[in-house]
Amino acid sequence: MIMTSSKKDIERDVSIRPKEFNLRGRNYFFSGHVPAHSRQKLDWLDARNVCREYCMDLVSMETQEENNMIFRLIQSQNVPYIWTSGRLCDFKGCENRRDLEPKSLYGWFWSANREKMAPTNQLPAGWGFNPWSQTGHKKLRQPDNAEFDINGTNESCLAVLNNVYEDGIAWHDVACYHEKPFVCEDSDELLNYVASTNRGIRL
Ligand SMILES: [Ca+2]
Repeated sequence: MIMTSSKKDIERDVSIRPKEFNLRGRNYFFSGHVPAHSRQKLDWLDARNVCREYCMDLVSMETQEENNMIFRLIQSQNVPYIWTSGRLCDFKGCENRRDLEPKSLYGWFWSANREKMAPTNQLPAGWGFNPWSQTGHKKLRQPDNAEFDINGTNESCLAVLNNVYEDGIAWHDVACYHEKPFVCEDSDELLNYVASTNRGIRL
């Protein structure tokens, strides 16, 4: 789409991307607060693609500060759950990566920037708590890949759930086909690409 649009189209599309709130220079929006998406619940990949049309991506919470911001949004707006860009590296290209084993501990990354997450059973560096829930469908700490036991589908995507298991707001591995609202965050990669190919563009 970007390749065939005129510069004016790109300028309009990208500069009017929803900017609901921001942190350290990056813009974010919650789909439920944007008229064009307010009723949308999408599977993980479709949600990601909506974000990318705005030169954004699903949100990645690399820091506790950023995570707190997302948790506050979920709490204050009573959001039941959202998709993030978190993904388990269990697809083609992830085989033969001994550094990712066992996957449930070492296999998670932020797909927006391909940054690896801390091992799921450890405090992420600089954090005061582990954001993964201590419980879930099987009453086990997350990630638990619980749906695999039910219908053979892996729980390969990271959702933040709001007290679904009486566990407060916490991270859960969830099967990617489930349809949820989502939070988008500016993508440095996509914005830099647009900037580098459209001199003088205002983003
Ligand atoms: Ca789970």
